[in-house]
Amino acid sequence: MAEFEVIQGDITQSHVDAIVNAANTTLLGGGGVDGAIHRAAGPELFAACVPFNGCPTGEARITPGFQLSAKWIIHTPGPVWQGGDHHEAADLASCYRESLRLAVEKGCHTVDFPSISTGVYGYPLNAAATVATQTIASVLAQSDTLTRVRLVAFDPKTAKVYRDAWEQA
Ligand code: AR6
Repeated sequence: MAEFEVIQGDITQSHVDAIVNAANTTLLGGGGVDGAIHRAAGPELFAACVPFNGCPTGEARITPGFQLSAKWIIHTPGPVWQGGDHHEAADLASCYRESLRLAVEKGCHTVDFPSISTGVYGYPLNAAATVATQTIASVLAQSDTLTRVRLVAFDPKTAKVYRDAWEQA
């Protein structure tokens, strides 16, 4: 089975086949990791996202990586936390599943994720990590194409929570 790893760092620096962007439903950029990815990839990324006309929560769209080392960028709008009874967990699982499905469709072997929805969108970190690691584990168990999926945490606390969640996944 493909390996899963948690690292701490800046996902814009990843040398992988695809990085995932925690986008919003406009797909036209924003703050947080989305802003960092758009700045690092350059203005061609914005131009490539315009024709999508947005993307529903839990779905994903793919563009080239442009000025990034990553070959592809997969853009997925995570759920905004609204207390937990607005299908947030199903939507978050769908972000990870759909992103990996697109990655495999493009023949990607290595994929890096940020911690989707746990910044501006307010998803509680422990709960998000449980959903993310369980979903990634179930996809990896069925994939021959993927060789390594990583969660790139921006801070040590996030890294620890995802490492602990993976132990339980
Ligand atoms: N590399 C890795 N992780 C990062 C980086 C980076 N360069 N920068 C931030 N993070 P957020 P969300 C972490 O708010 O909650 C945007 O405006 C960050 O510390 O970026 O899904 C979009 O346009 C946190 O752990 O995404 C949407 O409107 C994690 O990435 C909205 O924010 C996610 O935080 C999406 O909110």
